[in-house]
Amino acid sequence: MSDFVNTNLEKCTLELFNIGAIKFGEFVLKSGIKSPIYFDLRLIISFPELLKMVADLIWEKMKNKKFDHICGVPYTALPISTVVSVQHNYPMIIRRKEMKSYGTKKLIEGNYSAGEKCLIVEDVIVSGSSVIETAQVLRKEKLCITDAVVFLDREQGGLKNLEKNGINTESVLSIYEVLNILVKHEKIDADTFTKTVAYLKSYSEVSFSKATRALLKDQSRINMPLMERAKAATNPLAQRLLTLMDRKKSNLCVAVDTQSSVELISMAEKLGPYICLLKTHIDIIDDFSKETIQKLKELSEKHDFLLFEDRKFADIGNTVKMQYKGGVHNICDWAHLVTAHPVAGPGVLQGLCKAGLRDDRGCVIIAEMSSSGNLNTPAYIEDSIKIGNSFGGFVIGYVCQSSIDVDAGVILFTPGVSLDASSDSLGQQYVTPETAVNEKGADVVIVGRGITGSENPVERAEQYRKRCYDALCKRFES
Ligand code: 5BU
Repeated sequence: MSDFVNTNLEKCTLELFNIGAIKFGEFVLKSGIKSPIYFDLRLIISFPELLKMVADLIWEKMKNKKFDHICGVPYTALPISTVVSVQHNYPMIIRRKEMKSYGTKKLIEGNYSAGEKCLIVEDVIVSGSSVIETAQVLRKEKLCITDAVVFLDREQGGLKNLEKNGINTESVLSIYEVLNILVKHEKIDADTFTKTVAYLKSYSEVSFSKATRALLKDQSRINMPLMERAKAATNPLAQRLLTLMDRKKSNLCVAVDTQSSVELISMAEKLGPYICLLKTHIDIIDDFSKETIQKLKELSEKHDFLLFEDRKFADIGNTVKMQYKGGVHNICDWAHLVTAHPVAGPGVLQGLCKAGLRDDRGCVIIAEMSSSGNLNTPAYIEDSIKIGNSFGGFVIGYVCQSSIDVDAGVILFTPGVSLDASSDSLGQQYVTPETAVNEKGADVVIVGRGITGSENPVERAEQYRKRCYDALCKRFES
């Protein structure tokens, strides 16, 4: 901590207490929970020196971060961010709490462009609801929100809640530091201190308000841009795939279902530039050799796509482990991703995890097949997600046909997509890229014969890539 921060934290806390911005008694917070301590930083606008001190301390936390704009959460943080903006020459934007009923009807005031980074400033954080509400409005405008700085953290779960939603939040002061300073200077007695600490311990994990949770469900995975989802992802391979999709502007996975190695390699070479994933069924290859794999690996690096073996593991853990690592195909050695049916229970995942202990190996759980008459009931899908959640370090997402409820860092894959047909003669059912992405909530679209069976696979791949990615981008705007 710099000398500036060290000396001013104590001074600032005492000043806030003296002007009545830190109060002890019985209060009800915005979330409805009771509290024996309350911070009312609205008061500081009447004390310009104190306002400047708060702004300076906030600036110390912000100054090493990269951002294009500052946005204070209305209303208390508005004057604080204005002071920071003026002193350090960073443009500000304002999020309106109420939409204007006349004129532009804008929700955000100020000059900004899509893709720019905005840092959020807040005075006090409890659950983080107010920060996320502001972040979601800004995200809707395609601003990138990855950081927030708050003056006071009440240590009631807010930082963790925001982190889960892709916002890394730092605070100037913790409520415990405030209490210690006040006791040290005999502003509060030991009894008040103990009671307040006991309260904080029993309310240390306040979740987002009901209204905020409803807002997030509606917006998080579906409407969050890929890079923000990459940040929200806890799984390193999910982060890598989401980043790759953003970099290549492709959410297209091509399924190359051929029995010839030469054909497989030739498709990988031709289609590589358009795809984020190449999906294989390695056991259908007639002339399989180690060279096939070597070439696939080289092309995956050359064209920046990941290898996805659709093996559909489904046995007991011990067998799956050997099927994954070993045998002639030795899948674990080369496939970044594999599919698994969770029908046999968590053992499948345990077996895979045991063999694939690397950051660049992961699994996609098949929650719901695309074929007609499949046995995937809603209860089965729900249970699949439960198993997937408990293996979050290894499971990066799900194959499904509907927008199932998963965190923003989890990826949904949808096969059964074609522009040419509505079904095949063996049970496959098709929809268009737009239906897959917008109605079924797909992040990655899997297309096989629609591309590989066409006269000009390259032209067709670019057509699918564009339609799938455009549909995905449209979701960020809605
Ligand atoms: P198509 O040619 O686009 O029908 O190929 C679809 C691919 O996706 C094919 O490799 C299937 O094995 C794979 N697939 C599928 O079609 N449906 C599913 O539910 C799952 C995988 Br899981």
